[in-house]
Amino acid sequence: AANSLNIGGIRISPYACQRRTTLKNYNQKLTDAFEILVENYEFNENKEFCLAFGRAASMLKCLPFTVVQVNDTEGLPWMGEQVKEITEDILEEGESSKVKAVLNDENYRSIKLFTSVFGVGLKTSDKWYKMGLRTLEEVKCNKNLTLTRMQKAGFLYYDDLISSVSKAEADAATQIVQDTVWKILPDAVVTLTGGFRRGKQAGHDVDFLITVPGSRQEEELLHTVIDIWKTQELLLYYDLIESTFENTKLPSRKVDALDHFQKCFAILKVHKERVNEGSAVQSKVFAEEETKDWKAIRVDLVVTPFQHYAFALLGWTGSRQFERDLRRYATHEKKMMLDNHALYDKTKKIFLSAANEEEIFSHLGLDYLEPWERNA
Ligand code: 8DG
Ligand code: MN
Ligand code: MN
Repeated sequence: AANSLNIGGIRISPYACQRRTTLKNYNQKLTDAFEILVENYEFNENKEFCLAFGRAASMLKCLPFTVVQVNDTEGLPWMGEQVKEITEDILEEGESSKVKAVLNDENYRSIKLFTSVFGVGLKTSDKWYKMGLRTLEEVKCNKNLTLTRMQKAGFLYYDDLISSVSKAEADAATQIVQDTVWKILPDAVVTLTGGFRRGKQAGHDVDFLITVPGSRQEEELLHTVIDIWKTQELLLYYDLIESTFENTKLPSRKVDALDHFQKCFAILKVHKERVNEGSAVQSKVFAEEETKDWKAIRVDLVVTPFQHYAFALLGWTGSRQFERDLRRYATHEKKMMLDNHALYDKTKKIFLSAANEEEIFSHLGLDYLEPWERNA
């Protein structure tokens, strides 16, 4: 791109969709620190600083070397004064007093704790904080609160859900999803998306995209899947959201807009015997009667009509920063509108169709990035 900068012979674009960002992060110390600030700015709804530190963290993740002095970031996009100050502190003192202050801040700690419960967002956390609540025990004991069905499930399965999902557990969940879906529609395509598709070894949930080549067959699928899981007692929680998508609608202008596909946010009961950790089989010698032999795992299922599959796949693979920059690039560099459903060319006034992700990159004039290169 025209506004790329040239650093040590490497051209680095201000758009994450023009940078190959693998999971190998040479600057994790810095990016972890920036991401704590991003989170805190998110809690305080400071959009501008949120973006600034988010973009800086993402930029550092793509570098093929460790930054050891502030000079190393000279000429890089998104390295503003604030970012440089904190980078300098960490490189020179080993830590940043600003980051440390956030980590010790009572508001940050409480909101971080409350939002760690499935179903609890910023608004609820803020309310609880303003009521003087500080711990999950205080929330649970408070008789004046009415929890949503989602939040009740969040507290009930808290310990399982807070521990991250391993790749082996994601594979076990994939087996369950595929078994059930293929029993109903053998032609259905079930794709693991989200962080695991980007090659991550752990995640906070497991994301799936389901489509059926041909037409219209997918509409009843999720209902049938849910019915089967209910009889198998595998569903600990679910929220089914029906599609609100219209084919004629232009792609959304909002970068973080949710999509309109039919989807199900669920908590699945995954039995440990289904999880193949690769290491020795867990000893059952000490297993007692009451030992829980399953783990609650968060699963997102999204169903798309076949002609929208590539767009949905691109949108649900992430990372969030990659998605943001992809849409920003489409809008500002190509006068196009991209979202999880479609790509619209505003100059030609037409929708550009795509059978796979490669075709979307190509429409946008971008070099193709593999899923594992989208860890921006
Ligand atoms: P993680 O689960 O390991 O924490 O990471 P992740 O897999 O990258 O994050 P995610 O929260 O599961 O989201 C996966 C991608 O899906 C992400 O790029 C954003 C995208 N996404 C949508 N719509 C929605 C939505 O309605 N909710 C969520 N949570 N993510 C969505 O396109
Ligand atoms: Mn995920
Ligand atoms: Mn998800």
